[in-house]
Order: sequence, then C-alpha cells, then structure tokens
Amino acid sequence: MMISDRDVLLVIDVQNDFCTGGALAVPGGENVVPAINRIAQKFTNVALTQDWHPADHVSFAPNHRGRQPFQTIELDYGTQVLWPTHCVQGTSGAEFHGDLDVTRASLVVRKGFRRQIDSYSALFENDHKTPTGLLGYLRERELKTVFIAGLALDFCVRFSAEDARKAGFQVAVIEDACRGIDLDGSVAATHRSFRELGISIVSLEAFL
Ligand code: VGL
Ligand code: ZN
Repeated sequence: MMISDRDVLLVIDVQNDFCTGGALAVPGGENVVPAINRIAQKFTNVALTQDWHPADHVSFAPNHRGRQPFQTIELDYGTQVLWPTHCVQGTSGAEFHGDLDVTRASLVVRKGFRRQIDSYSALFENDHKTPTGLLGYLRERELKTVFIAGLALDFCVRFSAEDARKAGFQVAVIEDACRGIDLDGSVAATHRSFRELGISIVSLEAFL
C-alpha cells in the first residue's frame, strides 16, 4: 500500500487500562502495539487519542448507586453503557501503553474529559454534536484518508470511523491492529455498520 501525505493514521486509546491487567481490559489489547508501531513508520501523519476522564465521570458505574459495570442507563443524549472506572486523568491507567511508539505522533486528542458526557468518537462526543477539534485538524491539514487502529474496535474505533466517514473522509480500519470488547453482539454490529457506510477493512499485511 502506498501511503501519501494526505493520509493519517489515527491510533485510538492504546492505554494501560484497555490492556491486560487494566481496569477495562480489552482481550489481547496490548497485542495491537507492535502492529501499530510498525504501521506508524510508514505514515507522515499520526494522531493519537487518549481517553481522559475525571474521577466523577457519568460513564463510571460506581458513580451510580446500585448500578453494575456493563449495565446501561438513559441520559439526555441517549443510552450510555456504564463502565468500570477507567482512564482517570493523571493516573497510570490513562497513560499510553509503555511500548507504544509515540514519536511520530503530531497530535494527541484527549476525549471524555467533561463530567456529564462520554466520548467514544475521536471527532464528536456521544451527543454527536460536541466537537473534539479533530475534524478541524483533518480539514485544515487537508487530509483525505483516515486509517484507524487501536482499542476498542466496537466502541471508540467504531464511532471514530463512522464520524470520519460521515464527515466525508475515506476511512479504512486496520482490523488486525484493533481488538474488540464485544458486548451484546457489538462486534457484529460494527461490521454491519462499516459495510453500510462504506468504511473499508484492511489488513496489517497490506502495509508491510
Ligand atoms: C472505550 C469504553 C469506554 C474505548 C473508552 O476506547 O473503546 N470504551 N471508554
Ligand atoms: Zn472511557
């Protein structure tokens, strides 16, 4: 695959809490790290996202009396999954995985820092309105194709891919450089959505 200066690699939430031993571990999460490090070498433009919540965040189950992780609640912007407390600002769980090569990254977007709203997508928070600023970056830098890798395939990778596609970018998800959580068929729903929206799936091998 030929990578151009109009392409960007968007690396989603490769943080300790999403890896083995972390507070919201995605099965095999840390296995994306060597793959992402290799792919990142090929790109001129690399952007990272970092899930970055205050301790009193609305998405944390312990902040809702009588609720358990992975239950859902209704908020004014829609249904919200309640997660174990994870990626709290300034904690080691919120740090990037220690082996992730961040040297090529020209942008780090933090998301989920507003107490009352979660943010899966790298572009918009879960109300689908509040911007993170990444869309402005992509447009102003005149980037055209967004390649996405990281965690978790069926939440933050999925929402980021959907929003980037809807905003008019070509989007390709590098699926073997992602891992999923898979709650109630969410991985299958992700594949359906990608097909409907014209989001392509590419393999790691295509880059090597
Ligand atoms: C994520 C759940 C909660 C993700 C972040 O990175 O996919 N999932 N916060
Ligand atoms: Zn989160």
